[in-house]
Amino acid sequence: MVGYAFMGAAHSQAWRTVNRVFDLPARASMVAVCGRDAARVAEAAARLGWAEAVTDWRELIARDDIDVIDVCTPGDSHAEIAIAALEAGKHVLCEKPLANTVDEARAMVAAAAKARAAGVRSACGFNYRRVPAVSLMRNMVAAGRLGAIRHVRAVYLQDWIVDPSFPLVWRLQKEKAGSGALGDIGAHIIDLTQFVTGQRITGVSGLTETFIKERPLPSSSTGLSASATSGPAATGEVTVDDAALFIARLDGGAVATYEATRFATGRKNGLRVEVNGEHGSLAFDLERLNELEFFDATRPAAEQGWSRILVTEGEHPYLGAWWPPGHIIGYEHSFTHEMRDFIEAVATGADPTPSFEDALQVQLVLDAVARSDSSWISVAS
Ligand code: SOE
Repeated sequence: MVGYAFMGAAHSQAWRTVNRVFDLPARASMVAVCGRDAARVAEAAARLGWAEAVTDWRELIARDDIDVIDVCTPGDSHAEIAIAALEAGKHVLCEKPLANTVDEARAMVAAAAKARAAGVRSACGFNYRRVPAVSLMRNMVAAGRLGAIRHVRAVYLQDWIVDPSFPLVWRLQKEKAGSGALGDIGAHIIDLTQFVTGQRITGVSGLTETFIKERPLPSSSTGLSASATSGPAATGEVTVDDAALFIARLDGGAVATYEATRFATGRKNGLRVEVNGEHGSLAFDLERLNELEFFDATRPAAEQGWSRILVTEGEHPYLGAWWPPGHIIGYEHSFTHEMRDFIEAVATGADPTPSFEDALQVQLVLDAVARSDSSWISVAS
């Protein structure tokens, strides 16, 4: 695994747990974790359960006792690491979004296609697909329970940078993160809505906004050019979006609205998706991730109403391996399910999902929103 921050910790939990919960044809061994700071990555190895700590990822792809490279770094290194790993014959799991640009994503897809011909597998870490309620939502739409889909409505609301004194961390620097809320959390709702509906976004119109344009440099700030700093309290320019709003058309005829923001004060990790069809609707809320709301318009009118499906039955996706009905699961289980499916695919010679090609589609949507020159009609006061 390369990188050991939030996603590194979430992935480590999944690698530690997956073979102890699911009966799989192969076992994950946590051989080494890589990070630039030797002392800190050694501490992370001990804390997260990795046998070794290294400071050069190239060392990992040169080793023949390592089969998989798990990329958990900021987006500016995804392409370099993933492509080198694939060319070295390592299977690759790469965190979302796939890359910082469409060009990088296309190069990764080309490397993945070439590696696939040699039996080397790859996938992108859109973990929310693996929340059982989301998989159930997809299964119900695919089974036609809603009929033709008319509306898709998705928001992903956070508020961790509302305070102007929050420092200019890497997620707020375009050269490291590629974009702001759009690529970080907007990518999730783009992938999730395409996964749930089975439809692809064919066009968008949108806007982005950066509310706070200057922020204090992080105390240990490195890599920011001198020009980025100014004044007594060294500050730097925020070069990414704080919020992205866009509308879209999907290839199955649905119309969609998307909101991805880090300024929804009070919302901590507020991902919510609603799908409206001719025969009913489904709604998922990450803050109630064991539940799926269902409105069945085929019931007798007098009996119609929103029902709350508790997604903890043995026949629900993934749940059979966990606890008896009603004993709910959490955010981290989505990563364990992601590793379950990845291991099973690699071990059986199948392609894990979502593929780099699926992730490129998300990257194309991100790029389209960022370039969107939404035909803005000003309203005269
Ligand atoms: C920060 O916005 C973040 O950690 C995202 O990067 C993750 O993908 C999301 O699942 C939680 O929030």
